[in-house]
Amino acid sequence: MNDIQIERIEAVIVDLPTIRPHHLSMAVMRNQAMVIVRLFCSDGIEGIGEATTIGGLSYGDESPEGMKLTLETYIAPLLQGKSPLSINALMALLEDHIKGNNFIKSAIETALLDAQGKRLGVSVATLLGGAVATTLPVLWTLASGDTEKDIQEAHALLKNGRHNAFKLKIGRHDWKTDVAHVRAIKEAVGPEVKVTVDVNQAWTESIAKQGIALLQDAGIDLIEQPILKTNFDGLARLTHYFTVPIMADEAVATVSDAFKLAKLGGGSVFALKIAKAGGLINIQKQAAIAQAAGISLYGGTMLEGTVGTVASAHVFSTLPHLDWGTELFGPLLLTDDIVKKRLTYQNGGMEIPQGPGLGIELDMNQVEKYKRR
Ligand code: MUC
Ligand code: MG
Repeated sequence: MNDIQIERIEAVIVDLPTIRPHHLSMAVMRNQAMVIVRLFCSDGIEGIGEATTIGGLSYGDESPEGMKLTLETYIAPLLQGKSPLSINALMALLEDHIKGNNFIKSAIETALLDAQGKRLGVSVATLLGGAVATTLPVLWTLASGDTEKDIQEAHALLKNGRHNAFKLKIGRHDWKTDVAHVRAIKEAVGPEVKVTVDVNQAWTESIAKQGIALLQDAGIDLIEQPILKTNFDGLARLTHYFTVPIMADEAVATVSDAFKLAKLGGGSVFALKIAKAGGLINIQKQAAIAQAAGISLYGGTMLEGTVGTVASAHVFSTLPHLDWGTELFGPLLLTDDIVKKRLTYQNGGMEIPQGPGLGIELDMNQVEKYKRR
C-alpha cells in the first residue's frame, strides 16, 4: 500500500439549472456552478469532491472559474506523485504552500477521503470516527422572491412530508418589508412549524436590534447572520441581548473564526460548512470548539449538489450534538443530478449513502451533458 501515488487530479465546472430562482440578499440564483474534482490514484481508485459557491463572487471569495484554475495550476502539481494515504500530511502541505482557498481545499480533502474510504471498504463517516446517525434532519429554504409563492411551497412540502421546518432568506428589501414577509409566512405555517431567518449580513447593528425584536415576537426560532460577517463584537452584543438564538454563518468560516467567536460569545449557534472550513476534518475541530464553549451546531450548505452534500452529511453524521439539524437540501434545488443514484429525502430528513467512501458514483453521461465548455 505504501507505494500508491496520486497520478492526476482533474476539475470540471458543471452548470445545473435551479428549479426556480433562489433569492438571497446578495444574489438571485438561476443555476448552480459546481467544480467537480476527480482524483486518480495508481491503485486504480478514484476519489471525487465538489467545490461550490453561491452567485459567482457575491458570497465567498473563490469563484468556480478561479477554483478550477487554482486546482490545475497550484494544487495538482503539489499533490501529483505523493501518497494519498496520509490525508493530514497532504492537507498540511497544501496549507504550507497555498493560503486561503478553503472551498477548493475542501473539495480536494473530500476526494482524498472518498478514495481512502473506497480503498479500505469503509464510509467517509467511518474514517472520521464513525457516524452517530444514518439520517439527518433537513429543512427547506423558502426564497422564491414572492411571499405567496413561498407560502404555497411551504404548504405543499408540509403536506407531502418532505420537510417540516423552513428557513427564510431576507435582506433584499427594506427591513420592515422583510419583517412583514416573515410574519406572513410564519402565520401561514403555524406555531408548530420551525421557521428560521437568514439575513445574510444585510442589516446594520441598529436595524438588527429593531428587526430581530419583531422577529422574536413573531415566534421565529433562530436568526442567522444578521450583520456584517466581520462584526464579531456586534454579533456577541446581539447574542447577549436577545432570547432568540443568534447563529453565526459567514462569520464562522475557519477554525480560528470559531475560536474567536466562542471566546467573545458571538453566536449561540454555529452554521458549519465544509467549504468555509476548508474540509471535513476542520468541521470536527470547529465542533470541538463549539462543544467546549456550549455553542449549538447546525449543518450548513453552500448549496452544493449531491457530491458536496453527501460529503457534508458524512461529517455532520459524526457530530453527536447537531441540535439545529441541517439544511442539506442543495440537490433538491437543482433540476437534474450528476450521480447514478439520487439521494432519498423524506419525513423531514435525508438518508446518508452507506457504501464505501462517499457511497455515491458520478454518472459520466450526466457530467458530460452539463459540463461547461
Ligand atoms: C446561506 O447563507 O446560508 C444556505 C441555504 C440557502 O438557501 O442559502 C445558503 C446560504
Ligand atoms: Mg446563511
